[in-house]
Amino acid sequence: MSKRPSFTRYLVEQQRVDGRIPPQLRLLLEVVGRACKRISFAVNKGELGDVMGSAGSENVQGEVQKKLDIIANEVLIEANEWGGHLAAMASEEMEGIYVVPNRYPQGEYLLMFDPLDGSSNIDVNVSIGTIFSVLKKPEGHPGVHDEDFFQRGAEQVAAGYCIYGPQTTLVLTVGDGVAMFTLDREQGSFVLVRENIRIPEDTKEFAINMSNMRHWDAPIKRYVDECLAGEDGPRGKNFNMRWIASMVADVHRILMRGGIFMYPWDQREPNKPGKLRLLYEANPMSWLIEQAGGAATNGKQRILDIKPTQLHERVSVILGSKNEVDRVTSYHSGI
Ligand code: P6P
Repeated sequence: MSKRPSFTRYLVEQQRVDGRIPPQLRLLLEVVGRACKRISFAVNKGELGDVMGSAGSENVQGEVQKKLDIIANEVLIEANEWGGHLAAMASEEMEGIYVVPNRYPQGEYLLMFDPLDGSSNIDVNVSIGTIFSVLKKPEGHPGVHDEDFFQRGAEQVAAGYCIYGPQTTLVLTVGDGVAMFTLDREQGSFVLVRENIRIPEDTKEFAINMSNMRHWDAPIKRYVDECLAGEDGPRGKNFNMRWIASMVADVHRILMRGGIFMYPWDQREPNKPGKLRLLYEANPMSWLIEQAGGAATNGKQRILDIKPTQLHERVSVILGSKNEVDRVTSYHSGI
């Protein structure tokens, strides 16, 4: 493989190598890559493109939709509906599933996405991103139903994100490690910059929204208090804290240098297991983290083992450097 193959060439060569990427999945991933490129160009226009600010509507989550949330969602739908590789899509921005119209050939894959994660950062020029997850449509029945999406994260066949920051970088796993591709705007394509990413098992950097401290459950409070106690405390070392309020940016940092990210259950909305969505945020990010040697749990079990029961189901998320995630998880079982 040439030193820095394009995303397309990388996928073709991976397809040839071990068949892990069947032709239809390769086509799907190429289309997702092109859609992310288009979203990147829209994001990068900022004020110049009349894409900033609120769209004056709310999504199914009750969150204010930004203009770019809607643009990104439309780009992903339009790019993927006609190619013949998909049966249906699900998005954070849409209440129900989007079944590929009969006028197009029906494919064997299901695509889920958060079209623009971290969109509260758009108007202040802080990194945001697109998160995507791919499942195979269960066989044996005609049509597509919500329940077809309710597969454990361990069943994903591809997962990744595209971060729109100082660089536009697409990060992907198909189950054989994690690879990163940066958009070369002169060439107009994503180019391989890193593969076989590994996360250090230990870290001195934690990411959590500290303003919610008074609402946390005891195990999270214990873990963060011990980090804050520093070298004089039970951990015997000082910690640093980061919180970008953009999961894609926080996860990207962890893939690049280690760390632990937590968005746990808290008592502000006790009936919700957490803020982040299982199908198109936690599952793809958890698979990427595990493929890079990290761990991801909800405090009690491996996130990828959770059986979904709702399209927009939420989950508590603790992911990153394995030894830190194991420690937080052990505190939840009273160790
Ligand atoms: P908070 C963005 O809205 C998001 O879904 C994630 O990207 C991010 O990690 C989290 O919410 C930030 O939440 O409560 O700190 O604004």
